[in-house]
Amino acid sequence: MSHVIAAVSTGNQISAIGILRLTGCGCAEVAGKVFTLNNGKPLQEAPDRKLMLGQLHDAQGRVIDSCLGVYTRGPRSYTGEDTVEIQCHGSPAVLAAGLDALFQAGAKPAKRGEFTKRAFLNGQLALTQAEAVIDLIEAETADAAANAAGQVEGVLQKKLNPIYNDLVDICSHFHAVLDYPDEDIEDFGLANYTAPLRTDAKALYAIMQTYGQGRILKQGVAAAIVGKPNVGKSSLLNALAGYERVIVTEIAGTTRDTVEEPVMVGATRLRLIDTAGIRQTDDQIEAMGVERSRQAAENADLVIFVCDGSQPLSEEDREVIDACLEHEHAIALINKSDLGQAVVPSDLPFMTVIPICAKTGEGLDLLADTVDLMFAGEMPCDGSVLTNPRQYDAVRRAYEAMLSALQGLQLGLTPDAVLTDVEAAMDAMGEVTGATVREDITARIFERFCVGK
Ligand SMILES: Nc1nc2c(ncn2[C@@H]2O[C@H](COP(=O)(O)OP(=O)(O)O)[C@@H](O)[C@H]2O)c(=O)[nH]1
Ligand SMILES: [Mg+2]
Repeated sequence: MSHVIAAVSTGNQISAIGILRLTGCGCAEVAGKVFTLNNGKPLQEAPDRKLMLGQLHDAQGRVIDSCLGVYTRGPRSYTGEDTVEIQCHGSPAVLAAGLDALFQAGAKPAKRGEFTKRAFLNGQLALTQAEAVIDLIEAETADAAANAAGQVEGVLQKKLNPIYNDLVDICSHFHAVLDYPDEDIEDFGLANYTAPLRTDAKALYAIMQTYGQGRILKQGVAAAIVGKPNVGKSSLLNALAGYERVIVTEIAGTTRDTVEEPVMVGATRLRLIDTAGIRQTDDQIEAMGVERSRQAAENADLVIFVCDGSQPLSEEDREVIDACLEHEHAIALINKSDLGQAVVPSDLPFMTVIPICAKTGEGLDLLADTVDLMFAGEMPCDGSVLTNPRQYDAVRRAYEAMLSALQGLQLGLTPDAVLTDVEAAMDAMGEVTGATVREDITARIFERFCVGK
């Protein structure tokens, strides 16, 4: 039996309505001490899931607000436990007074994410679904929200469940064979392990493949602006951001750290990363910046190479170009088009080369079109895309363990050797869904939520 917790579930801002929420065994009795129904009946006798008019008052009986309250009996509630929600007028003062009255009536303050944590612990939500709740709340685009909503509904979970169940089946069979070698256990040949493992590994691989898209969906396209110092990288970031985000000077090496700025370029959300110029340097601080920019380019979804079109390409430019060419998505920009043309597009070995002027904004619309062609649209946003790094990491470990198990089967290793891998895969899958996840990890997940969710 879990104790009654209460919180304000709406933001701390003036709004039309604000909601006080309680959950736990006996929450209607607790709420009923300070919220009395206009029909004179006790709150715990209110019909299930029906909005009832009543008055919220403090311990001294002073009226705080006229409100609507709804009593939802578990397990058919968000948390799986009895739940009461009281809709007040959305004044932070009213809500604070109401919450205080509920505490005096016996409710305990809810911790961050405690409502959703209870939903998870009570089996209302798998961990993937609970994690999607916070993604839904924090979604910055309609697509990201749509995918998170699908995940809350369990679209991803439905793909993961059969894989987990297969692994449990295989493990239990292995155990039966190993623990009771003399018993007449139905013959379970090699193919009976190999076939489902292969199918499941394939399905898992397909899910892993969606993570690249998923990361972009959630965080935007990580776009590193690279080039030697003074070509106009920071000016480009400022032009795209629409304000002076980064200091621009004519002194080479001004940007010494990496700067990140979310911007919409066309219909695509970019996380623009301005790097210190890539070049050989003796200056220690700048050298750190240079290393950081190499890494930023390596980890980016898109590399935007910038050169100064008013000067011929130098050896430094060519070194940066070499680093960019290995990248799947790279765009070259010839900047300072207002100063004359010492560089033409055919000088640069990129699929896309666009002359721009960061100073006037000329050419940036063409850049936006190109970025849209590369990244916008085409992404399923139905909840089937893996967006969570924790889940991705566990899925990857499960996949690797399954491959290892398959290899073991092929090499004819002993069942217990193969079993170790299958169990590792099962544990990793259990971490994704929450079936076998460690308490400290769940605690960390729910700490990311706000109080009242
Ligand atoms: N004429 C002209 N100057 C530019 C343009 N873009 C940047 N600059 C100048 O080039 C210098 C270096 O710019 P900055 O953005 O700091 O380059 P970064 O070192 O690559 O970040 C500054 O003096 C800018 O004003 C441009 O399109 N045209
Ligand atoms: Mg700069």
